[in-house]
This record gives sequence, structure tokens and C-alpha cells, in this order.
Amino acid sequence: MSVSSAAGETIAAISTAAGEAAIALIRLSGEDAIAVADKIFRGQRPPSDLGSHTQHLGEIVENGTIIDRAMLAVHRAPSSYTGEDVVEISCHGGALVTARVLQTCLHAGARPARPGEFTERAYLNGKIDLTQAEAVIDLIRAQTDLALRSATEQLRGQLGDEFRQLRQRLIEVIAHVEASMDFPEEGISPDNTGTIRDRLDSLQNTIGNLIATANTGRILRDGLRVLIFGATNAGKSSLLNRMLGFDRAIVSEMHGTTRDAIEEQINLRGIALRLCDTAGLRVPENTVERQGIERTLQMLETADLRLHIVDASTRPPPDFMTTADELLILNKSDLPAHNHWFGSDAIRISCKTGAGLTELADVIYRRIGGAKLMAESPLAINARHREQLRKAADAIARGLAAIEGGATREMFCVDLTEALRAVDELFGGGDEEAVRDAIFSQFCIGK
Ligand SMILES: Nc1nc2c(ncn2[C@@H]2O[C@H](COP(=O)(O)OP(=O)(O)OP(=O)(O)O)[C@@H](O)[C@H]2O)c(=O)[nH]1
Ligand SMILES: [Mg+2]
Repeated sequence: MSVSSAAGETIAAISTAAGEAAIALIRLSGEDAIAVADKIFRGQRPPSDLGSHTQHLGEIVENGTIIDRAMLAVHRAPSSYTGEDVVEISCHGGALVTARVLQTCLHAGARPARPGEFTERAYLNGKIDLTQAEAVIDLIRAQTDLALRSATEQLRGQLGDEFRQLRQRLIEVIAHVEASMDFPEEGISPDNTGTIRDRLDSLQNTIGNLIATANTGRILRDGLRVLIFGATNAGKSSLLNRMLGFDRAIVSEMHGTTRDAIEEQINLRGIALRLCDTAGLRVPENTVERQGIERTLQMLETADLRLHIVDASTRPPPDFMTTADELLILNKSDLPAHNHWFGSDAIRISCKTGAGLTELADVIYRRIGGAKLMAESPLAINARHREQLRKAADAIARGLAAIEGGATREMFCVDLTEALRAVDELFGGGDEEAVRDAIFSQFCIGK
């Protein structure tokens, strides 16, 4: 695996979040990490004398001035997160003191790290593969137990292992065909055709199963988009506030209160929901309201689940309609229901009293297949993986068609090599730089 030309440079960053805290962590990585530490750390022994994976108390000093008392840990290459010499300084977590410690590192020869550069180096030095690097982002961003479990499994390399097995099987098929390539312009012998077809079918099956986890992966990483919509004054904003547990959206008896979509994330029994309140649907009274309503209609098309809220104490508007793919919710059950709703088996709630809200959560959980999501293997691919797997599947499909069409072995191998390239890119092979930039730019500085 190639090591970037910048890897020799020693980088430094504050790895903990900005703001006041008990401690902050400043990290150094690179050839001169320990030399930089020698210049700025005053302890019983200089960092260059300290054993790997040990931690020592001392002072961070610049030009004879003590900046902070701090703990310093040395992790020598290659047994470190990045695979390079790494020094970690745990200092007091004030914004100014942390910035000063970092500055001291920079004055002593380090340069500021780019977002994700520590993890990028771990990848470049072969400590982790790309799927594990992606798992680091997922882990940091995880909002639910399920997302956390999935990211942890991926970080352990489970998803990478699945991809590696796929790669191995593909290589075996290619090797099998190439072994009989004395006359590449010839077709594949009938003896071989059946075996190869079976193996490729089985590979397509595995790829199909992996691609099928993409939706779960999206839900884990981004949350399910749940849209609250309906006529004005139905209680949409009241429902958002109830489900969030605090007053996020303005509620009023005035029709057309909400003008813009308001999105908040909630955790429904381990599943992240991106709950969105929208502008109420009616004939708009002005351009602002029209825009709001247009936005609601657009969002309705992409939502994973639509919650259609109605005020059950009133007659529905003449153009009222509901479809089976949305969840009809009769709000204001604390008030006498209008005749129209008699006999309706839609779920009844009251955002005023809280009645029916637990049942609503049950219904939503069932609708989104919550139990199945929670029980599934936590391994789920992301959009980039899906793209690569699709490319591989398409190339294999072309290969299969080529066999049926009596193509030459050489032509057949071109398709399979293309499939292999797509699988390799899952780990970071192929168009390295572009893929890497896309992944590591999502990180925070210091990771
Ligand atoms: N009695 C009763 N009133 C409710 C209930 N839920 C909401 N309301 C009232 O209904 C009115 C409208 O509530 P909102 O939550 O602002 O309704 P909305 O659907 O967001 O309305 P727009 O933003 O205008 O589309 C407010 O006066 C709420 O207090 C309920 O369960 N019972
Ligand atoms: Mg509203």
C-alpha cells in the first residue's frame, strides 16, 4: 500500500471537542513527533527516553514559560493508531490553554493536521482498511445503540472481511479461467461453463444480499425520515413537540403558523428518526406560505414514513384523502369527535393530554419494521459500498451474458477483472485519491 508523500511530516491537532472540559487531548503523529515532544515537555525524563505506551507527568514549556501541567503518552511506531510515532498530551481542558499547547507543538516543528488526517495515516500505513476508516466516522456520529453496534462491528473489520471473502471468490473464478488460457481467443469449454456459471451466480447472490443491507445502513447512519403533514391547525407542530419532549415548534390556534419545515432527531427505541414538522396544507394566502406548502409536497415524496395528522374534532376539508402508505392519526381526541370520524380505525391521540402517544410510538415502530431492524445483523453497507457493489454486479452480469453468448475467455476475463476492480475499490484500491478525499474530509480535525 502506498504511503502519501506528506506522511513524513509531523502533524498536530486538538483531538477533543472545543469548549471547556476537565481535560483536552493534543495529538502529534509523524517522524518527529517525539523530537517535538522533547522540545516542549519537561518531566523527569525527556519523551525520547520514555517507553512506548507509557504515560508521564510533566510540564509543557515554551521559551522558559510553563503553559500547563500535563500527562504525556508515547506510542512508538508501528504500534500506534496511525502506525507512526504518536505523542498524546492530556492537558487542562480550557480553550486558551489547549490552543497554547497546540501552538507550542506547531512552533516546535509540527504542522496543523487536516480533518481526518490521523485516521488517513492509519489507513495509508495499513493499520485499518477503508471500511474501518468509514466506521470511525460512523462511530463518532452514532446517535442510537443500533448505529453504535453497527459501527463497532464495522470497525472490528467484519464488513471488510465480508468484502475480502467476495474478492477471494472472484479471484478464484478468474484464476480458474486464466489457468486454461493457452488459447485465450477460444471460448470457455462446456465442462467449465457450468461450474463458472454456478460460482458467478452464487457471487451475485452474496452481492445482492450485501446490497440489500444498504437501506438499513442508510437508516442507521442518517435516521428514518418521518414527515408530519396534514391540514393547517391539525396539531402537527404539537405532535413534533410531544415526540421531542420539548417545545421546538411554535404552536398556535392561528391557521398557517408553521411556514418552513422543522426537522429534529429522536431516538425511538434504538432507531433514529428524523422527525419533520411541515407547513399545513391549504390554499396558500401568500407567496411565503405557498413556498412552504410546495416544500411539504416535495418532502412527502422522499419520506420513509408519512404521518397524516387530522383534527378529528372538525369535518375534514372537501378534498381530504388518505392513502394506505401513510399513517392516519386522529388528533384532539380530548374533544368530541366529528361524525365523519365515527367508525374510523385510525389511531386516536391527544397532543393536549398525551393520550394515545405511547400507542402511536408502537404503531410507528411496527410500521418501520423496528423489531426486524434491531434483530438484524448490524452489518450494513453505506452508499459508497452500494455503488461499488453495483458496479461489480453489473460487470459479473456482463460476464455471465458473455459465457452464454459463447464469448472468448479473454473477453470474459475483461468483465471479471472489472468486477474485481470495483470490489478492490471498497478497500481503497483504484481511484485512491478521490475516494480518500471524499471519506476523510468528513472527519473532524484531530481524528
Ligand atoms: N384540544 C386540543 N387542542 C390541540 C391538540 N393538539 C393541538 N391543539 C391545538 O390546536 C392548535 C393548532 O396546533 P398546532 O400544533 O399549531 O397545529 P399545526 O398543525 O402545526 O398548524 P399549522 O402550523 O398552522 O399548520 C393549537 O391551538 C393547539 O394548542 C389536542 O390534542 N387537543
Ligand atoms: Mg405547525
